[in-house]
Amino acid sequence: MSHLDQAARDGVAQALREQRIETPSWAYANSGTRFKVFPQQGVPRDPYEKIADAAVVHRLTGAAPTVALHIPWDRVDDYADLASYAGGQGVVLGAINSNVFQDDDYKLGSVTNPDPGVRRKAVDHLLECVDIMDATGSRDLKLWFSDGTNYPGQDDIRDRQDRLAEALREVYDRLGADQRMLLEYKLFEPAFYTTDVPDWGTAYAHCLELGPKAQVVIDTGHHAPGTNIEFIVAFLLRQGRLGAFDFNSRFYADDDLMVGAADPFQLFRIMNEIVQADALRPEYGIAFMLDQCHNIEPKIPAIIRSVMNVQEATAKALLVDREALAAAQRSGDVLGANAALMDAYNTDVRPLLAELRAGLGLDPDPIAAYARSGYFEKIAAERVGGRQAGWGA
Ligand code: AOS
Ligand code: ZN
Ligand code: ZN
Repeated sequence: MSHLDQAARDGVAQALREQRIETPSWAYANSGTRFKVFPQQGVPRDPYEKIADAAVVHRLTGAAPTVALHIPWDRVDDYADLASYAGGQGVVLGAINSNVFQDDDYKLGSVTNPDPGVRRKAVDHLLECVDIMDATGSRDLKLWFSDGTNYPGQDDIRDRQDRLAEALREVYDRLGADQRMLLEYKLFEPAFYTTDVPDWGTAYAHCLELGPKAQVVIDTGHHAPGTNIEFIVAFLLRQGRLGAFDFNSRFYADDDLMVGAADPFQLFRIMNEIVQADALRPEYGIAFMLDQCHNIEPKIPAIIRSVMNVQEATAKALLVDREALAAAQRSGDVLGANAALMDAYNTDVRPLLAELRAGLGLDPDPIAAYARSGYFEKIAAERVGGRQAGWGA
């Protein structure tokens, strides 16, 4: 931080204090891969217990005040009651994640299925999710479609795009004034030949057609190896269409590992684009969410670690000397510009974050504080028969 004056340091600290990271309800439950979900002790038995765990993460980090729900995995009779329980725990319900990928009816797709009856069922589920948003006060409906085909000729690619557009339109028109639709893309899986929303360009084109309440979600695990994700971030920011992140890490295909675990430098480059565009502030509207599964590692500490990884990448991005960077870019100083980024990336920001936490009355080491809290021993004793999230997510 040596190159920054006191006002700049205060700005960095303030930005970090305001940073918000949303954790996913399904990451607290037993979840993993399609090959095996290894059950763990003390996992939540219902949505209320998932929220209780999310609240623990927030209490220890001070940075995770919202929790995303997944329908039907988090279906309850009274969503207003769930929202008020969350409030009592000190957290707020965040994005509603729809699920049109688990019923037998969706073998050939959901909203792009050739059968109009199946399409109706899928759209009705999405509309139900908007009803739930009304009850929970959630702003965002997150849509991910597993739709696609496995074999050339299996279905008409363009017709499937038409069906997708029609379904999205119906749901978009149902959104309230302050609600948004977040459209997520994924390169492949479970479809292996064509995927109906395979990339940011397809998601962006549909969002443009729909209107300003439709925004793209970047799930960091959903790209081909070597994809320059920060370019996608910069492009969508410029167009005002970056609605959210699903943060996680991948080594090969989408595998929902802890964000920042595989490539912390990539996470820094992504956060650098966010900071450069001044898009970190909650008022800017980007939802910074985690979309992860913790199959072999303990879940709550893994989620705390993930929140800290995002904070560390963000702190480094905030430390970039923007004036030096801009000057180097203007003068064509290639090495100087690169050095401005690398100097920030190579800074150890852990002491800064520890100090920041202490200033907020938090333990500087949230993972150690969790271990000491006795919470795990308590839930392991109390919660017998914790549930599986429903799918590998
Ligand atoms: C699927 O691969 C996606 O990443 C989605 O975000 C999915 O909706 C989420 O994992 C919860 O099901
Ligand atoms: Zn995702
Ligand atoms: Zn995914």
